[in-house]
Amino acid sequence: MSTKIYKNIADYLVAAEVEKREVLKVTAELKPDLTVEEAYLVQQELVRTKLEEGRRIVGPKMGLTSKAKMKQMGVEEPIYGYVFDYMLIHNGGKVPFHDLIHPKVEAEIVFLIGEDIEGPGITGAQVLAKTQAVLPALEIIDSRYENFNFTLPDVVADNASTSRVVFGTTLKSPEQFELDLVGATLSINGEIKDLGAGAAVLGHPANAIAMLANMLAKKGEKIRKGDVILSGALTGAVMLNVGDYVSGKFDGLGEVTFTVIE
Ligand code: 0L1
Ligand code: MG
Repeated sequence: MSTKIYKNIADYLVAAEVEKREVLKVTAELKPDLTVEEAYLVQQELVRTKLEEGRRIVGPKMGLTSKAKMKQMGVEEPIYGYVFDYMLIHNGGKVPFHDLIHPKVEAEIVFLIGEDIEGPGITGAQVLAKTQAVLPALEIIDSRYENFNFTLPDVVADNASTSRVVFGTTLKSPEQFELDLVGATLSINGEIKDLGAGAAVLGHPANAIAMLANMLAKKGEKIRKGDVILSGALTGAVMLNVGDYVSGKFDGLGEVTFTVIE
């Protein structure tokens, strides 16, 4: 398949994001036999398009890191995508619903990387040794596909549903924590909608970052000093509505909040 076809699929997904409308999954219409490997080539085209538009990468992110989500998708391996600068909302800020399609929110632990991490063979312990700080975050995912209906290659091509991120403001050394034991609650309008612990992320969130380094190594890439990386959800993803006040409280790491406005 030529690069032109990957680019066409990437354009289809970028247009859906920019025009804030749902589209049929790629495997339903454009390319029913899209493989995961090809989907990463589509994602690469999507990333290239955004970089050409002047967007900046904040860092890669891991998705589908919980056993529950992997089982739901029938997959053995998590996926990755990229967070861009235009996706950032400040802690306590406002998220305009009209900018999005059908957003959901999930609570995650973020790694600020202090030294390059190059796979293969990276372990969670090696990741922790090269992590400058950890912080809490709320990730807003917003699949561009109708009713979040997609296969694994579809969601990889769609940049792992990445849409917005609210980072916490307090940075902590990873040595201060057993990150697998860190608990988090996700509340909307004062009601706890879901909760979880770091162990939900591949046993320990650092394992997700190690897996990312090993996946990137397959295409000759590495995690870079300064990358700010979402390691995957501690909680399920909860649907958002206009007027929602969303709060993620992380044991020892602090609170992250935002409000959904029209
Ligand atoms: O960050 C994530 O885990 C998103 C993965 C994509 C799956 C979804 O959109 O539900
Ligand atoms: Mg996520």
